[in-house]
Amino acid sequence: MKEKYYITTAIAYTSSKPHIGNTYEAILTDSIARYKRMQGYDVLFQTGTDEHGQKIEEKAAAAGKSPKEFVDGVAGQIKDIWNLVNVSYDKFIRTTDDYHVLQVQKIFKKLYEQGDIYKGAYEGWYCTPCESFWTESQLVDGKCPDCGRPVKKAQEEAYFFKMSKYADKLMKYYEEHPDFIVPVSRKNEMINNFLKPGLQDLCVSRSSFKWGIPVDFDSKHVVYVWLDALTNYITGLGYDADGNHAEKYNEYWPATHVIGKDIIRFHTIYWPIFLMALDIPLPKQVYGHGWLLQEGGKMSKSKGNVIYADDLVSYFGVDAVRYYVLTAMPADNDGLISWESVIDTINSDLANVFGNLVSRTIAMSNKYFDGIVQDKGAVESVDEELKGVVKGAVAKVTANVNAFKISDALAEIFAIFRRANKYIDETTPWVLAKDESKKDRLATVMYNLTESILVGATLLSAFMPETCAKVSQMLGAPLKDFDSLDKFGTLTTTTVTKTPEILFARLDGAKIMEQVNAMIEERKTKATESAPVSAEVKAEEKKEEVEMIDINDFAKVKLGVALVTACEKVEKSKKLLKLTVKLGDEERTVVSGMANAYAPEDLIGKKITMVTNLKPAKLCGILSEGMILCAEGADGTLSVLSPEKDVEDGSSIS
Ligand code: ME8
Repeated sequence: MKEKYYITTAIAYTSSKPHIGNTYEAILTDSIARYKRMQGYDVLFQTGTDEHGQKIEEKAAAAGKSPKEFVDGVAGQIKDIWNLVNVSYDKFIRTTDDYHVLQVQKIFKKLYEQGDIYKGAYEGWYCTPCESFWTESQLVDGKCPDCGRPVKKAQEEAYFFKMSKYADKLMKYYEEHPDFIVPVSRKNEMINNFLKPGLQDLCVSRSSFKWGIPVDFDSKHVVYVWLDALTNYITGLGYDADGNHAEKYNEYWPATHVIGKDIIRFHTIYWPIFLMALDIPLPKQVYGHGWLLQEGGKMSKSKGNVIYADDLVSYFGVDAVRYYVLTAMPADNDGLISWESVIDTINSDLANVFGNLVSRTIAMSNKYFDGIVQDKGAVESVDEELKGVVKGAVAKVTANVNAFKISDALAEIFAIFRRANKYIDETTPWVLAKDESKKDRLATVMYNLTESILVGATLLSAFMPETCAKVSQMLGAPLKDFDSLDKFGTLTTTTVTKTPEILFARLDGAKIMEQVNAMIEERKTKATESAPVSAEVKAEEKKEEVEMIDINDFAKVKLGVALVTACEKVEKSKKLLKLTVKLGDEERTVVSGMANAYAPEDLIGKKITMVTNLKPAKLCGILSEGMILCAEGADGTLSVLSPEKDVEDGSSIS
């Protein structure tokens, strides 16, 4: 019997049309699902939509629609885009589906009855875009620690889940399953930032808005959207809280989850803990991919520059877009995307390397052998390297797919095509064709090229299915069985098409960019007309362009209060002052560029603030052991920052 493999994407919020980042995840997961099917696994691939929560309720109201009408529309758009880019899901779940709603209610009740969920009161801060509650101490500068946006004060009677009860068990699970979280750096983040400091109980119900799954025994409350959303992975298979599971659930659970880096905490802490409480096996693996970021600043609707998959597809076709996003994302990092780089990638990899190889090979087979490809056994030593690259590819591609390193997997496949192009240059078929005695050798060369393309196209078919089906058709031979991919020469004979199609035409970048820029301009105008950009939105966008750091990044900077005990101008410098400062028992020298703003005597005796853990650096030959904090006014005026009340020097700042 075939081994089961259950793989899922995150379920996308139905708050707006999905951009290329969300679509990337669907394409990524689809490629893995297709690869596993090709390997012979019995795959179940689930994706879907996350349709409840305050944010969606607000969006629907703004659009003058009922929440259900609104989510029906967006869920339809999401499904259309997934279908457009050939996402081969077996199951599309919506959290408004009745079976899901029913099970979430049952699960909530079960957890309540067994004492994992209890009723309490919540006072804190709520970030609507993230649907997250925060305590005062978790806020950063009074803002949401995840996204940096403003939070609202919130107080409500609520149900809580006893997270801490399961923390040790989860830690043990991490230890016993070192591959549970990929990449492993994320695991350390979870341990150090959340598990070690101690898990707080999680608020799992809301009563301040209505658009959610009602708690059936206390209808004032709706179930917290993350508890609702995460359970999709089991309800979609037919999990039943009373134990009458559908066969699918028994067969396919546990899953491999593919999600973005921003929601790793939900999937590797909360979700496993909910599962432990339900006494269900934990997921096999959680892979947190990076984000696709737009070169030159954040995508925003009002700038008209949000990149959508359907726009890309209308210019470049489905498979070019799939290839592009998959190669744009490095394995353990974020990927940068732009219209210009899509064009470059298509021209360099798809037109020049892959398309060119296929079209040259087919054209030569037609020209020299009337389309018939057959190995005449005229082997030469130059063939060995090509065969080695082709035979070795499957192991490398599979290892990369298993490690979720998809751009590396694609590079291994393209190594076949690059090597084959080089083989054409080495063997110069057009020279062989001039010599009748080299006819067999020429036939073998054409065979080797055709066989190499077939192996490469088979491996590539998980990532670019339509193109590879076309290649197979043009070569007149089916794609290979997975088990034969590490062999060379399983093709017997074939006849290639007389009328090959150009797979990827070279693109005129300047011409396309003209059209794209016109489209962006038009959208920008439309967005401004339909919703004039408010000062608030502008401020929000501006802020979003600034790189956000989390509390741990900030915690690396040590700040302290210091007393200036001496100060003098630095000779040979117009700008620099040399200060001697006292930090409690410690004395330090700091060089600071404030000579235009302060005379030395103005600073002596002042309490100032400084970075105390900056690596010492020499300025004008003087070792500076810290940095003094100054505000800079719009006209460039500098003003040192001093504590508002008198505190002792050496005090820390946080
Ligand atoms: O988070 N690049 O939904 P979502 C790559 N409903 N991936 C990106 C991305 C980008 N620029 N932007 C978003 C949610 N994503 C929840 C999930 S699961 C039980 C609930 C990814 O629509 C993001 O990381 O905001 C997430 O994995 C997915 O797209 C859906 O994001």
